[in-house]
Amino acid sequence: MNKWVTISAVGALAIGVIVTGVLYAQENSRLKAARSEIIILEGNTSALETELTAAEAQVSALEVDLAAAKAQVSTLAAAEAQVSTLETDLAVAEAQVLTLEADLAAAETQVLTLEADLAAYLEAYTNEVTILGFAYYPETIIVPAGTTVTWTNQDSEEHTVTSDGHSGYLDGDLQFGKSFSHTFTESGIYKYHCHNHDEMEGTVIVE
Ligand SMILES: [Cu+2]
Repeated sequence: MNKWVTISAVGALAIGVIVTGVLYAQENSRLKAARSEIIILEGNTSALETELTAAEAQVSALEVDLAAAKAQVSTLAAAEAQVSTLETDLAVAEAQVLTLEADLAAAETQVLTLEADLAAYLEAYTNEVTILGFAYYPETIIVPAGTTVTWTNQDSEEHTVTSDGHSGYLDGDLQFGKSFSHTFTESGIYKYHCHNHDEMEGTVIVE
């Protein structure tokens, strides 16, 4: 009896030890595998943290670039507004230049007309008439009453100073180099011509 009990107990104990050993070995193997996984996962985590840091740095750099680009856009918009304003100013100035050029041209034309009038007026204010090239110079003269007017023939041709209509007040036959004078005492317009050449005409205005 005791012998069988002892054998049974030892057997059971041996089985227990074997089972326990097997279980321990299995558990130990699982722990080793889990530790390996943890080490791998820790390595992955570290790599991901490094990538995350790099990505955050990139985001930060891109935000700086974006701010700079926005500032550039703002500056560009201001510059475009200035360009628009300057273009408007330029158009106004160009229109002013055109107006001023037209005004200047008109004024220059007026000056030329006035200069011509003045020259004709000054030329007319003389008491000396030259006969040259089948014409009286000046063709029209203006003198105050009481002025003696003298005609001098510079043509080789013979000319006359003959009054139109009012007979008698002018009558001079002039050969080359000769002069004829007449004193106008009363105001009026005195027209005359050359008796030899119908196209030669002159006027004395007595004021
Ligand atoms: Cu004549």
